[in-house]
Amino acid sequence: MTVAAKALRSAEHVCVLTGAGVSAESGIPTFREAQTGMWAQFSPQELATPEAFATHPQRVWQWYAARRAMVRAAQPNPAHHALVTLASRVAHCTLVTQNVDDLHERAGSRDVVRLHGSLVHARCSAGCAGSVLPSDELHGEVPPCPSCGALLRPDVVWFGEPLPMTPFEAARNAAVACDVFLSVGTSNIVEPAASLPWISATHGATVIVVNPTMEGQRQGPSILPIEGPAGVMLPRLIA
Ligand code: BJW
Repeated sequence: MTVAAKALRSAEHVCVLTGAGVSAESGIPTFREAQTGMWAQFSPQELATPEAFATHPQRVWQWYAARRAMVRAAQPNPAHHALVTLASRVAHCTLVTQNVDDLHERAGSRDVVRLHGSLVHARCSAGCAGSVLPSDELHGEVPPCPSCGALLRPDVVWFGEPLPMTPFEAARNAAVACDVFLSVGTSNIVEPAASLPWISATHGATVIVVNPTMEGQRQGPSILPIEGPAGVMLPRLIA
């Protein structure tokens, strides 16, 4: 903990990558945890792929509407707040998230780099430019795109879809440029986000991994594991 805290204090540029675990203490389930993860209850193939939406748009739309309601009722936790404090203390901090909730922004983080889109927005499934809408205004059946009439879809990145280029390039550049990479609450399984810490390590950064379990996380001389929940460990690390 002391070594990691010192590394953060003396860093010029910190790149933070968050995953579902950072919102777990706000009551939002993760994906892959054995008992509580969403994929223990739901099939990713049937809900989080373009094929699923093409086959059962209503089912997919409703699953996202239910998750959106859960996010709306949730509040940022001490981990989200600690990351706001971190950004105010280092010269340059890039916050990259795989999460589709808006808890970082609601805690006060600015310029969040979103790799997997946003649950609180919808966009045209036929790709109409500029048709990103706040989903709170859309109730019931899958609504049509106001521009072309095709179905709207959640503005998230499903399996098999490319990540949005501008955010991914921003994340990659930050991973290359930073001197400390802080990975929080991610299983580091889903590519290409999972490669970011290792890109950073290859470019000489210290990588700090905050997670209640280090099972499945990479290890190495430049990796500092901080074992514990983000809502407890981040405020201590950034005190
Ligand atoms: C706590 C905690 C607490 C608990 N405190 N921590 C090999 C190479 C490259 C790609 C692939 C490959 N093999 C397969 C692929 C493709 C695929 C992929 O990576 N699949 C893997 C399953 C292997 N990747 C893709 O398809 C991506 N696209 C792509 O590769 O495009 C290529 C392409 C190019 C050109 C044209 C076409 C295509 C897209 C990936 C999109 C991921 N989408 C999802 C759903 C988003 C929408 C939604 O929310 O419904 O994103 S899947 C899901 O996983 C979600 C998450 O953002 C993502 C990552 O999950 P995360 O955040 O790590 O959560 P968990 O649950 O896995 O882990 C939680 C962690 O928290 C655990 O470690 C806990 O211990 C911890 N924790 N409590 C701190 N209190």
